[in-house]
Amino acid sequence: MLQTFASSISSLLDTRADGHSLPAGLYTREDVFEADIDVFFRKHWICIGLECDVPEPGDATVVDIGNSGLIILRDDDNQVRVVHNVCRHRGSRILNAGSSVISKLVCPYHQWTYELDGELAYAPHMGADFDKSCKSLRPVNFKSIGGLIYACLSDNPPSDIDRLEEAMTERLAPYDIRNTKVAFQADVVEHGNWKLTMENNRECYHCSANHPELCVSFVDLDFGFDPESLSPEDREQAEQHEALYAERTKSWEADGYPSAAVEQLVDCETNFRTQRLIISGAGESQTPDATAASSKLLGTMTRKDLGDTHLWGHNSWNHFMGDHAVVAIVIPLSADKTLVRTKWLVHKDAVEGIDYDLEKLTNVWVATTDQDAELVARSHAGVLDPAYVPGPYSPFSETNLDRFAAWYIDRMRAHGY
Ligand code: 3BY
Ligand code: FES
Ligand code: FE
Repeated sequence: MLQTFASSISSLLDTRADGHSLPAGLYTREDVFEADIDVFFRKHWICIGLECDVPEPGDATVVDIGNSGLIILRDDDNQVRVVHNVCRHRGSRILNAGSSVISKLVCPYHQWTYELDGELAYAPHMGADFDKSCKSLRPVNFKSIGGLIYACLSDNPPSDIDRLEEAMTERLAPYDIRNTKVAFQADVVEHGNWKLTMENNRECYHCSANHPELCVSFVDLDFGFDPESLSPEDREQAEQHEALYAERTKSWEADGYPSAAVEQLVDCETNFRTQRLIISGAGESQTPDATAASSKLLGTMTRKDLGDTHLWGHNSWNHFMGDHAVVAIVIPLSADKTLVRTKWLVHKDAVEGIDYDLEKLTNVWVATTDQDAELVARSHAGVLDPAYVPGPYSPFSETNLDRFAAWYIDRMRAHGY
């Protein structure tokens, strides 16, 4: 039963104070969850998977977003397609959850049978005059950006995904993500609202106390600091950090690898940020000792010292390194449950045990993802407590949370809330 609330979503949005976390109801209410699915997971572009999820013709995988069931598949002409998992007869789901290998899409209910391009091939008992041509599976609007599949369930998709496409097509080219394979996938259900999951990923304020494995290789970005408010030691460290970023960015760019930040975080429809990040220690990869986990580098990469090309969207975060990539996709399941689907990608010809060691490849992000799930659950439990009042974001380490919250409110308003 849908809960009823004394205040409207619109008046709840009004109560959000700049620089502060969101009012509790925006994280916890059922009606807000339904609105979030509609606004952020149907009317905006979302990352749903990868071309390499379906490497061969006949490979198919199901992704559920709210009530929408989507099938990512590869047809007989090697084209990736995304169609709704809804039979054109009486609407039954066609494929079960998970991945399958198929020669045709056969609805289990009355055996309507579709070709892999979605065309209806066979519909028994419908009579000689039945026109099958207008009963193809309904296609989903999608774009493959360097092998990452973005879908939009609206008939009017935001056009400013162009900037993401422009930036990432060039940045991802050397990694050739289309020709990778999923070496490992972990589905973790976080016991928290999807916005707490996203907030948690947009800051590394929590990293030193919570992510010992990640901290070996991860150098936090300083998105801006106020030198006046820092102690002389902290100021010196922050300045050194900025200088290091400036120097590496310049040298990578001089070698032809775009590295400077490109972002669309406020006053936009499509929310993203990309930057080539420094990897610390051995400097090669996000592994326990920061050396590469796979000896077969991705795509045309010949160097291991090109850092970590990161990309965030409002439902994903990604790290592309010389030897492997980590792609995380966030799918809300309910107001208090969020699926974080993480995939570790290696070169498609890399062989486990010869070219890479699976434990070394996955160690850092398996640990980090579990630690983050614990933090998000703690956060959600605290936000549910009547004692919760929105708290202040750090003006140094949490500026991107404030921008995310502002974007969230702005997009809700744009959709009539
Ligand atoms: O995935 C990221 O982008 C990192 C990891 C930890 C926090 N976040 C900034
Ligand atoms: Fe699919 Fe009848 S609902 S064949
Ligand atoms: Fe974290």
